[in-house]
Amino acid sequence: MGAFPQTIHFIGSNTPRRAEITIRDLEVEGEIPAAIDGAFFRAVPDNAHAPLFDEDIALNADGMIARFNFVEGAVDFDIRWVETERFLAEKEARRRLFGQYRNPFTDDESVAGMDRTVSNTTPVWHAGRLFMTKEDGRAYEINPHTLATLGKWDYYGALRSETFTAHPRIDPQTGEMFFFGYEAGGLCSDDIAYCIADRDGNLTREQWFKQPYLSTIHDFVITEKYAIWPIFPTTADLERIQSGGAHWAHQQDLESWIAIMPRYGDVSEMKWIKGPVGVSCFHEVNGYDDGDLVHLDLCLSATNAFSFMREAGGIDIPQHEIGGGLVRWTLDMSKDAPEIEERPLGPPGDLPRLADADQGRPYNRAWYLSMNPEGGPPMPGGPVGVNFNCLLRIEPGNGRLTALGVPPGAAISEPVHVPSPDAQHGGWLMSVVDIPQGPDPANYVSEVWIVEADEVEKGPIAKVKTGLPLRSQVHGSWVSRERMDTSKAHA
Ligand code: V55
Ligand code: FE
Repeated sequence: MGAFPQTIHFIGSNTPRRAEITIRDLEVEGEIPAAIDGAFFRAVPDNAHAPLFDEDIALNADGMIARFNFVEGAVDFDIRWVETERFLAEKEARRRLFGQYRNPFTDDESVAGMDRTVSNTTPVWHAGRLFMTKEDGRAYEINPHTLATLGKWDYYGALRSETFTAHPRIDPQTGEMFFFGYEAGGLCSDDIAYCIADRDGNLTREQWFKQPYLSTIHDFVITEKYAIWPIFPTTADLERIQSGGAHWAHQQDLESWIAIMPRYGDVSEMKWIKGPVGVSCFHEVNGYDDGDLVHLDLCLSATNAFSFMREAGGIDIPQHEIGGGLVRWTLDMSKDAPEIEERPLGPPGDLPRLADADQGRPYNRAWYLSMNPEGGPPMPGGPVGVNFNCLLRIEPGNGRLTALGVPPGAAISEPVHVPSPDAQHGGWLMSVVDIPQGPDPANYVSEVWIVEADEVEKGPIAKVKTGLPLRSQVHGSWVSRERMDTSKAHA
């Protein structure tokens, strides 16, 4: 097999590891609370083969599904490829056949028309099924016990959308999953599909609407009353893609939008609200209703956080100079033409995490990752090419902020929240921390840190040691034993 390029997409914690692994009984330092019983699933892009193009990016890497399984204080680790149609075709050929990120015109002729999705972004649990998702295609179902790929999921043939977001939202009370797909009608279609699956996992609603321009819509928000799509000006262009260019280019001079409708309503009720020019956001934290007001908390940046999306738009701003912050956008829905009122909530950062029970409800705690400038030079790797080195806990209502630091040069990935059976206790967070082992950025060891969710500043109460350098995660999810036991797939 050929060599990997030495760009930010293939060094540090993006170094291709390519190994399916099973380890029983990882080394544990400290004591894992007995109430932590379940599985921490992680979506890990990795490269089964060297790319066709040197400009290949981490978002284009093959999906792997990893699991830390917590049983009575012991932890087992497994990681497997997601066996997508694309993965299996390349496995058979023993080489890469698919070209650039979201550009089918750069593929080997032998795979023309084949599904290109790599299922590398978020593990999603709903109604007894585990899915791996990527926003450019449908979800793949995974057996949560064996990590075997079971196939593409289309709700028993009912789903029309060709795409499925990596960020569905599950209502904690109704158990419904609200989700969407953009480019729902195929490559560069301006259709968005808005869907609801009930608590039993049946598709109960699918409606399509059009977006104002062809943007990447990575995440959305539900409240008890509304479904909300913030839309930011990073756009696709079919002619550019046909000539072998980038799928996405950020447009610094274009306005953003909010699309908002009653969550059980009809898309004809959609209201469109103009937002600030040139801004970007990949992840919203949460939203909730407050009388006629709707609050929407998001990780906002002044331009796109991905260098390749900025460069394609002719924007020359280095990574460390991108301004932004955690902000609250408030809309007064009693008005005919609501406007966005913005106020700051916290420092810049991304990869927010919420307790599942707070989804779409008034809330006063969230966690996200940020960059501590005193934490030494950041470890290269992760989707944008530079890792975060600190975890923040924020109380949006009063601005109270606490932080968990990591050793100098270490990286921290998105946490999961593990609820506690004790209603007085705020639960735990778990996060993979990569700790450098010398000057070579590919040389580090990965550990799972467990912290008290409401006392992150006290540091880890336990560390689970893999002894290995694991490839960067995108998103993760916690699935309790109780839920694992309701799985429709068997061990
Ligand atoms: C993101 C991640 C993706 C992707 C598009 O975090 C956006 C944002 C891991 O894949 O394809
Ligand atoms: Fe995401």
